[in-house]
Amino acid sequence: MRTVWIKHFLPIWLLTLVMYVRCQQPQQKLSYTISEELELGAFVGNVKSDANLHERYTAEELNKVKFRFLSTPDLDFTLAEDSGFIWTAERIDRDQVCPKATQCMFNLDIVALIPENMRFLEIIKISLEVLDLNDNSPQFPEPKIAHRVSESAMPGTGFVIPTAIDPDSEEYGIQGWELWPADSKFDLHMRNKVDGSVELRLVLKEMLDREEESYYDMKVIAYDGGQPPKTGSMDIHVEVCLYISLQQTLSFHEDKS
Ligand SMILES: [Ca+2]
Ligand SMILES: [Ca+2]
Ligand SMILES: [Ca+2]
Repeated sequence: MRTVWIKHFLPIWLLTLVMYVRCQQPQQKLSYTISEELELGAFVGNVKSDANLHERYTAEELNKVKFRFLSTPDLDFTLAEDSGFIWTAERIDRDQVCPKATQCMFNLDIVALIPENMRFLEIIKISLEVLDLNDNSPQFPEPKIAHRVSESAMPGTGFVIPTAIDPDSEEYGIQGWELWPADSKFDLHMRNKVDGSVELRLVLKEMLDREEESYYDMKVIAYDGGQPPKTGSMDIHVEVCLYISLQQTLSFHEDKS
């Protein structure tokens, strides 16, 4: 009979009382901040002491008080029902749960109650911020690309090259790009697109001469906002193609005839 009562009527009773308490009782608000990537079981806070329950309840009441989540949190936490301690129950990857967000916020609602006499004390609302770490380096989709450029190509012509991504927040995301060596016959041009992404182009600074240099090996480097910055790079191999002018083509055909 007791099991049936708990199964069928306790949730309704809890809900009714919680709604009543929400209307009648002041709600305590706490703010916690944790870093991402903490080990499982990392301490988050102690709602019993942080909410200053001792200022509103007797020692006897506090000995009997229990803490429960009002609803399942979006992230996995362990709440000790007697002590009010909260620990992480999963490794939180901010870059995955709040991709590119300026702030990574979660709400936890905890109810303090005394089950023995079915008495609700109050609801403790927690605002939890997960801080970012610079735990990702910029990464290009491929380690190396190859391209062919005609020696007839005019300065200013270029081609789009793949860009790197860094899943950290803006602060620790990609801050700049470099072409190495800087004194090559190419320049790196960057353009911000309307969707917020970046387009990179390798642009010719001067005309190429295949007899002088038949290929160029370069590297494009992306660096992020860490101190020191993390970097990622991609090799670029440019082969200079032979330029055959129309006149050369005609004379070639004349020679053959
Ligand atoms: Ca992460
Ligand atoms: Ca980063
Ligand atoms: Ca991160």
